[in-house]
Amino acid sequence: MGALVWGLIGWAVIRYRRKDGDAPAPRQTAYHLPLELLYTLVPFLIIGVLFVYTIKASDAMVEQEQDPDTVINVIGQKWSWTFNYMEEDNPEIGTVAHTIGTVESLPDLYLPINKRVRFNLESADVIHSFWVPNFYFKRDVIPGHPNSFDVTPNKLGTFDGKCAELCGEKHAMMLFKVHIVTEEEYNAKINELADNGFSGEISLEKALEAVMPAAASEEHK
Ligand SMILES: [Cu+2]
Repeated sequence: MGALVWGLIGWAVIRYRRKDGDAPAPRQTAYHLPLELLYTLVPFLIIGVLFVYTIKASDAMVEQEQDPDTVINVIGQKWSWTFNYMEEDNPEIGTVAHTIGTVESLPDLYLPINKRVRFNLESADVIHSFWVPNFYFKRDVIPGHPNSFDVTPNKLGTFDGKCAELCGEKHAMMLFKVHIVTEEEYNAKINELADNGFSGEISLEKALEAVMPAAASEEHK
């Protein structure tokens, strides 16, 4: 597009440059009604078609299942993530387990492959943004305004996750790893967490205290 526009400009500049006496006048097409209608209608048509496809695609992306297979409550806190695996109704696990990340120890997130996962996002302090680039999707994590989205991971492997909202001094440290594993590995991992003392759900307050003990107790005074 750039080459075309610059090319046409260059052509017009050279073709119609002023020569003493006999500058060729370009053909005038002002008030050419059919041409002007075309200029107006064609872009409208293009945008209209793209609009319909965009709405369809974005509706499909934010669609949420009535009954997801796995629910993970995510907390963003300065400057890491807490993952609560809400598996109390899963007969293979039967409890809630959690991981609290810190700047010193980046958290890992485990997800079972081909299962519908619901992410509930909450912030303990400022606006963060939960982003796994391989999901082609990110969503803001806003204090006082819970957000959620569903995703069905369909590829085994380990992927990067990060915060996509400049949230403060150590924003760049809000990294985590997403491990997409088989259902058996997932159940084993969550059971292991629960057995090692990481059972129960971490609340917003607890997440804050865990990462910033001094600051959190200061705020509570
Ligand atoms: Cu952040």
